[in-house]
Amino acid sequence: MKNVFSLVAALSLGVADVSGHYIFQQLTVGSKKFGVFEGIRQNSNYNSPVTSLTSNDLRCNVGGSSGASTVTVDMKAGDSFTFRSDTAVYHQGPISLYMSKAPSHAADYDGSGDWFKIYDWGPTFSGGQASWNMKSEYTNNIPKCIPNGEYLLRIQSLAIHNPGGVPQFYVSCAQVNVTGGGNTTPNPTAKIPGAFKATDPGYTANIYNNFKSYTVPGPAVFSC
Ligand SMILES: *[C@@H]1O[C@H](CO)[C@@H](O)[C@H](O)[C@H]1NC(C)=O
Ligand SMILES: [Cu+2]
Repeated sequence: MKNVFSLVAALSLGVADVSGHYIFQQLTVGSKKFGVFEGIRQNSNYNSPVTSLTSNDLRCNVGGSSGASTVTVDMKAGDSFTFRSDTAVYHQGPISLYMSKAPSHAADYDGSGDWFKIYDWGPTFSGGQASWNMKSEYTNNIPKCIPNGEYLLRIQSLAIHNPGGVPQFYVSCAQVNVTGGGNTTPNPTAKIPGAFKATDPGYTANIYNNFKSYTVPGPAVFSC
């Protein structure tokens, strides 16, 4: 009987593993580590991806259209931040960071405005091999020159490990209140959905076949 129970337990773990992937759920600002989903909008799809290019869920994940359930975190322009995932990213593909300024409060903002990109982790090519930066923590800095105010700060893992299949977007949005910024209006910007098209080379790439160069989808990275 014991073995039967072990088998059932193993099978159910296996099933959970197949449907489970990863979710960016914890934020650190400078040396301050927040709780799980503290300052990050909690999604309602466990750690599954968004796969529709036309869905508003591409912005802040399923269940992430409102920020009423969490706090907005204070940050200074230039501050370092880290997004941490429950499970290390294990699907190949680029990781990108985006921001979008809320008309007033980040907690009330649905992400329908303009998004700019602040960073891309693309592949590196060496000796005919591509390698992707797959880990559980991604660290970057808020651009120093952006205007003060409340923003959505978004991380996106675009999983393109299954050429010919449907790419997967693993996204989370933090709510941040930026002070000490500047006067530069970031550009270029894009809307989400809209920023990613089924014909994007970075979206349709076959990473296993003659894969020698890569352009990360979305607008060009803004820097001050
Ligand atoms: C954002 O920071 C400003 C300046 O410190 C402050 O007045 C405002 O209340 C903050 N907003 C939130 C949501 O904390
Ligand atoms: Cu997966």
